[in-house]
Amino acid sequence: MKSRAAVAWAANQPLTIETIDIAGPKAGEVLVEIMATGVCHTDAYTLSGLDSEGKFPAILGHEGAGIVREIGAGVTSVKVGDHVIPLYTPECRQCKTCLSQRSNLCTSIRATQGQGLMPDHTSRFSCEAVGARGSEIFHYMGCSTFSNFTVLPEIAVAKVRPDAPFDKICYIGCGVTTGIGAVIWTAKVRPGSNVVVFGLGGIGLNVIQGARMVGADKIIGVDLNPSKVEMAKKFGMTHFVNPDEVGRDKVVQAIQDLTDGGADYSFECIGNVHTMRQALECCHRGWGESIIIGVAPSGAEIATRPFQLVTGRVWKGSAFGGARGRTDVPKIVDWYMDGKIDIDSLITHTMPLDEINTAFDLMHEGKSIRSVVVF
Ligand code: NAD
Ligand code: DAO
Ligand code: ZN
Repeated sequence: MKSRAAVAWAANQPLTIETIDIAGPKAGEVLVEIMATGVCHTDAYTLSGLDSEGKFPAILGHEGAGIVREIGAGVTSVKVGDHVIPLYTPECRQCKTCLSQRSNLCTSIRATQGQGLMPDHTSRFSCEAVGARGSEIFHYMGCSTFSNFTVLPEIAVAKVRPDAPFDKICYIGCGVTTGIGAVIWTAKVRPGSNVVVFGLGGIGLNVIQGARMVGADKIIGVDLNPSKVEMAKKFGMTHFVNPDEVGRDKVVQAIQDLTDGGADYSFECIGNVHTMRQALECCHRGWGESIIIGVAPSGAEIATRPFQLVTGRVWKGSAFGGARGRTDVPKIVDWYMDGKIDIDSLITHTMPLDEINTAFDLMHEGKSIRSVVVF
């Protein structure tokens, strides 16, 4: 069948809108009509050419929501017409990791997903119309939500309630779950804790609303951009530290002063190794835990004095908020529909597929929190 899609032909080139060919779902796979997709920093990172797993040409996009239109042989967990959110972190419920219940990093299709291919080592996407450029197009993060139709393994879709609006819940496919999940599932923040959030972008704001949801006491935001303060307060931030005001080398001290010795939990939502160090070192001696969410540039390394860990601080990371996609994503959709979390305020721009490059421009200019493309 045919589908309209935004194709990334090469690094650092604008996406172009093409009519592509899609092979139907094979055994264990589903064809999904994507109704809406967010545009995230990770898409921009891959498009920049810096992502070591990035392959071109590819159909990017990993933050979508849509409807199952066809199922392959043997598919049992979803049916035609079900509303779903694609999962770049699948949940097979059979691999060692899934069975361990200790991590959400399902390994069942990891190798082929990282190569831009489906589990049978082939792509479902091609584009004969531009034969001179070659016909095969790679998948991306197992999702490729910048296509109106995409094919996913059954284990990589979360079935969600049918009354939830696609143009909002698509954000649960990455940013919302990453932020809120890091609080609930990775850190397991206790009520009454003091929480520090480095970076008040689309991820940090979701950490803040997660911290408010679980009953944190102080929620301290750290950002160089004071225009982020208003939205962060709306989401639950109680205190703000601007490194340019307190001095970039005094951020740790400023946080220790605000928290009677250090944070119970900190979250790095920037992707900068210097702020990762500050996030660890602002934690309370003996028990403070720092969670790295931000993705640092390829090859970057973190540093601290080991004594920081000897004296009880804990350094952890979180991918997709530690969420087990098929189990946890439907719960987050319910929280949104029940008014427990706010997504609408974070979606600052909505546009048709033809204008997808504008979403990247707005992100680079720091003018959007999240842009959503509606098909
Ligand atoms: P964003 O650009 O919207 O937000 C980053 C914020 O950090 C901005 O407000 C910016 O002003 C601020 N900032 C930048 N440098 C700073 C500094 N030195 N000190 C203080 N503030 C600074 O980004 P986002 O969409 O919120 O994503 C944040 C990070 O999370 C990215 O690295 C992204 O790749 C990563 N991410 C991780 C996961 C995961 O599963 N771990 C999932 C999605 C995104
Ligand atoms: O299982 O080894 C693995 C990789 C899992 C991928 C998790 C990605 C999380 C961070 C990337 C940003 C997502 C938008
Ligand atoms: Zn698994």
